[in-house]
Amino acid sequence: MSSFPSLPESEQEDAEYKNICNNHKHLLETLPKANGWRNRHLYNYNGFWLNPLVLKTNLLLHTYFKSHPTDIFLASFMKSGTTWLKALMFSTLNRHRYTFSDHYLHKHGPQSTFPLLDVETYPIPDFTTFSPPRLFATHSAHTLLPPSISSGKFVYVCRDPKDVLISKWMFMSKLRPKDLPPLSLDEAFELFCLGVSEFAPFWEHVLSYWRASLESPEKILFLKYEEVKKQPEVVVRKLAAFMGKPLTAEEEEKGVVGEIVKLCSFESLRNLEVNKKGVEKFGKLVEIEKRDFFRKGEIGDWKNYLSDEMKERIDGITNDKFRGSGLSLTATI
Ligand code: PAP
Repeated sequence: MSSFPSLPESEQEDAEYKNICNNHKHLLETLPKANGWRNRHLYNYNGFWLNPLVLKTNLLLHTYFKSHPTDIFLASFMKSGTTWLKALMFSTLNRHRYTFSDHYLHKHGPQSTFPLLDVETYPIPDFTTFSPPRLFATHSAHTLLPPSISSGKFVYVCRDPKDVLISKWMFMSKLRPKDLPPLSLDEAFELFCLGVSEFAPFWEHVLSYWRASLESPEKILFLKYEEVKKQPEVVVRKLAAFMGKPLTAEEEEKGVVGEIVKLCSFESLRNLEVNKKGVEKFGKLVEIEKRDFFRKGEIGDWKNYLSDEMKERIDGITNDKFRGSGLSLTATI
């Protein structure tokens, strides 16, 4: 049983949509199934574990999403720095539109700046009222996305899987419905290592974007949470150039980069009234407490939870999976 409510019957249905619903039903009956972290079950679809709503949305996106050449997508495995990058990208792109003392982010927070495509439902909004470049977020692997999206421009952010695991376990434990038994850290660890969690396996997810970034570096800017933490100014300059709005000498002189970094810092975002209370709506069916997106915001919090043995096991998997790819995530701390 899913923890998401089903779609209201009143929603308009067309023949294509009915087809997708039938396909979705068939997939849920036939795909490999495993224990979920938030949902009772996840389904393995083309190599990745998805909850039923995300699986359905994926089918919908393939049929209905209309991309635009100026669209910019922010992709990430859950809990890798999405919220932070939303704030950084939005404020970098819109640095001429708002003052840093009275900013859109102060009133609304970062989530709404990027609709999360993975949880949209039928009918998918056409987003045509958004002024270009439109910004969208996704947690789906690159290979799962429809070609109209995967051929677009992406910023991808990844993070040490040990910190991702702890962050995700804490987050999902809060969202887990009360009719499911709590997910212990040992269980979550085992599932994570087996590659079973929402949008996982982690390593294949990261590699899907890493490989695409090697093929088309002009299309995919590949970032690491740890690098953003250590050199946020460098990352802001990279983002500005990648999004087609490089920093000018005048802006550099005025300290605009520092203002962006300050506005988007963990402390500053977490302490905003708008991020302390209320819920954030993703699509029509998913609601999450805003404060749950700001926990510790540190590198290496895993040390407070994982044993040496657990660390060795995850690092071993990471090294094995990434061997020969040119990518390393174990040397970042
Ligand atoms: P999502 O996948 O649900 O969108 P995402 O924003 O990717 O979540 O990740 C949340 C993590 O980023 C949290 O990490 P933690 O659990 O280890 O603390 C959150 O605290 C952290 N985070 C959020 N905003 C910032 C920020 N401005 N700077 C640094 N880390 C941040």
